[in-house]
Amino acid sequence: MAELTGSEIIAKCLAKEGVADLFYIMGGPMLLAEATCIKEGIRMIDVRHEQAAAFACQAYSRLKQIPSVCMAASGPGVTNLVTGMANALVDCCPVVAFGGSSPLSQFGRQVFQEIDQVELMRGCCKYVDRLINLKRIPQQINFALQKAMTGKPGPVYIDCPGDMLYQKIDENLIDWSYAGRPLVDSRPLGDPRQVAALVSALQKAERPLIVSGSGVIWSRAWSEMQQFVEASGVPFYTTPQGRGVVPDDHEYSYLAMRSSAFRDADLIIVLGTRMNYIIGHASPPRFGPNATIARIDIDSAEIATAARYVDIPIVGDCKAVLGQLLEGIKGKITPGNYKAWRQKLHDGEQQKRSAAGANRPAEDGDIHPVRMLEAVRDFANRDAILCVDGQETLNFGRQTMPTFSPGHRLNSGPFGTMGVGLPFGVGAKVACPDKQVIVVHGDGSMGMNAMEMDTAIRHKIPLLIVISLNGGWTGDPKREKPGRDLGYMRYDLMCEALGGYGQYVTKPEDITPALERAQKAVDEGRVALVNVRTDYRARFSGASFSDYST
Ligand SMILES: Cc1ncc(C[n+]2csc(CCOP(=O)(O)OP(=O)(O)O)c2C)c(N)n1
Ligand SMILES: [Mg+2]
Repeated sequence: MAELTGSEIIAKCLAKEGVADLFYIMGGPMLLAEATCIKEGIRMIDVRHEQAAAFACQAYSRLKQIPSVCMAASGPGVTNLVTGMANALVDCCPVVAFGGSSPLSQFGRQVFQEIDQVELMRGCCKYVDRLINLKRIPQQINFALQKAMTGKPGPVYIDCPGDMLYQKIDENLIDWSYAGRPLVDSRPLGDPRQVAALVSALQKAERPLIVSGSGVIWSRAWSEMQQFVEASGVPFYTTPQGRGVVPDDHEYSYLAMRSSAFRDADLIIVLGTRMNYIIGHASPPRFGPNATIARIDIDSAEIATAARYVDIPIVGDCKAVLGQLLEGIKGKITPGNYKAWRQKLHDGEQQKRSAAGANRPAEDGDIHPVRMLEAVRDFANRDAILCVDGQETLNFGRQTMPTFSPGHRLNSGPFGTMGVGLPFGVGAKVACPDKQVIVVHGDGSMGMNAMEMDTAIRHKIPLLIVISLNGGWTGDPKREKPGRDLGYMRYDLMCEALGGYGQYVTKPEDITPALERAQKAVDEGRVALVNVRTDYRARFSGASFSDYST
């Protein structure tokens, strides 16, 4: 009769669930679980801050459209996970975290690192659970993965008390039948009546628009979306992280006309995205008060509680519903229907692009961030994965750098979290080792998880990191913000000190050659950082997401 500890059961279950990579920081009481994961052949990537483990997971999940797993030690290890899990919750991302905790048998006695981790995580997760019976571990782990992934995805936390991890049980008493039970792959179709209502709304509409989000990525519905856009001629916009589902340079994409298109549309199809502040709640003043709202979403509660009344609610999977719509519009809608609308957007786009906009670089000192971002844009492979973080860097980046592949744009996201960029890069490169991964960071946000350069270097995760070194947090033309200045951090030297390749750039003409040298180092398997000194005065002006900004 072989006996297994709770720790060993966890590791065996994760292997049976097909978990290939795991991000963690070692520590009690998780050591045996972590050691057994290594034995089970899982690639264990030890990071430098638990927050970064959860962020790396998020990027990994977004690129592979599967749940991802991280682990943390008890107490401060778990509290360090909090921002990562909160970010995943607000971004609807299936990150599954295991946290060690003090022994069940000792709860309440003020033992080592005791804090109510389950309650702490409840507000940051879609679902939380705690191991209390070894026989049930395979079930609890499979349920965690299912919960993370089904419906609207989200993070799950599993609390692992020390005595559960080290207790033993006869392995024949464990119900292994749950372990590796396939994740439900369900594609609910939309109610045919509502699908028909949308088709007839499309027949009446003159200026329809699609606003899509990450739901299209989770549902892997990008080719159906492209087919629908092309068959119907409906222009599309995506959320910042939903970019690339249809390439940004598609002929029915009019990026520079976003605000006017939103305002003028008479039918708005909200596709796989929440009606939150990112899209102005699909409400006035950004959208017209008389527009018809159609919405396709996997989560009926999302539709029912939308910030604006939804005229045509379609509960269903994006891929499945787009398939229904493609059938539904046959013989009824062609791109000819909206020719005038697209022409208007096209003309406006041309006009905007030829006029010098508010964000054009006017350089009379340090490099303008836009010039740096344009250099990165022109240098990046078409299918590069871009991880962008910082405030000006993020805002200018949204306007400057396009994305052409689904899931290949990772930003600070709807939670607006600084510090995600570098860990996202680590997770993205682990998920897609053959892709070029470029991390574009503000200098302040870079500092938050800068030690993940060490993670990338130790684990041979070759990343290209580009910093907009504007000497502090955000642009500050009048030098009036409290705690803004950081000085000009030599992150390039830091990268070299850790074993990577660094470049420091102060002149615009040196940016591209530095990127080329850095990419060569990346091609040799190294981590490379290009630190570009940019203008502290450069401040993005454009549509803002909230009433106040940093
Ligand atoms: C974790 C976290 N802390 C603080 C903030 C507030 N904040 C928003 S933008 C920003 C500045 C970002 O500066 P930097 O990374 O240097 O990018 P830049 O705007 O200078 O390009 C800060 C501190 C935040 N969003 N997230
Ligand atoms: Mg900065």
